[in-house]
Amino acid sequence: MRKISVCVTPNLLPLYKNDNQIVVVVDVLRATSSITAGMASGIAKILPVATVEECIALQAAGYIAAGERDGKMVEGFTLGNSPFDYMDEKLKGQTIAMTTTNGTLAIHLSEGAKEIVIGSFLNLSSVANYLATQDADILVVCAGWKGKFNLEDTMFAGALVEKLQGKIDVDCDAAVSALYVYQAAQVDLMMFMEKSSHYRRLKHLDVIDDIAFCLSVDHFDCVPVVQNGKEIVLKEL
Ligand code: 3SL
Repeated sequence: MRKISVCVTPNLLPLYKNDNQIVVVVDVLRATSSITAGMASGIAKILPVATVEECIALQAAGYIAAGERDGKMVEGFTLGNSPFDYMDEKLKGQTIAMTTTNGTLAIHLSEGAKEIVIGSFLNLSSVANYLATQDADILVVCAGWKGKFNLEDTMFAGALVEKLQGKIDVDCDAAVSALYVYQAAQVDLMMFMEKSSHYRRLKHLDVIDDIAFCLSVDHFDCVPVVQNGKEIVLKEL
């Protein structure tokens, strides 16, 4: 039977990496939520890069630059990392270069997987339904915070495990733990989120609306994937 595992921080990735599994990268606050919102709203492609320098080089080559450091838009970029920035009519059909502290780094570190899927609460069921039809093992890679565990990505990992259990073997203690975290959180995701360190960080930036939106389960029906190891596009289903 296929297996689902959870890597709670990219720093543990070397223990889980293999090129036969589908990786689901999640950064609920806020990178993969923003990517999902943007792709569902008509952005053609997102080029996720690990560093600000790479993003600046792409900006110089003509791409729209997006992303954050310390939660704030990088100086000189066009977009920050609020999902609402990415749901702009003017971005329809455009290609965006994006860098964030943890999310795009986790995508980059997942290179070499059979496929990389972008997950968030916004597209939870779409991702689960897609994974259910595939034949590879699954690894959920939580972007975490600068190499550390975080609550929100683990909550998402648990929600995905719950959707897939019965169809896929839960053969990993981190996946079992994530499921318990989600079951404790699901009655009121926002109340649970308020206990997280990233909630406290973002609260000072006055982006509580972003957090509430990022917790909207199944707001979109789409599966963004990394194509050719470098660009995020919508999977044709
Ligand atoms: O770390 C990341 O990738 C970001 O999503 C962090 S923030 O929510 O924009 O601060």
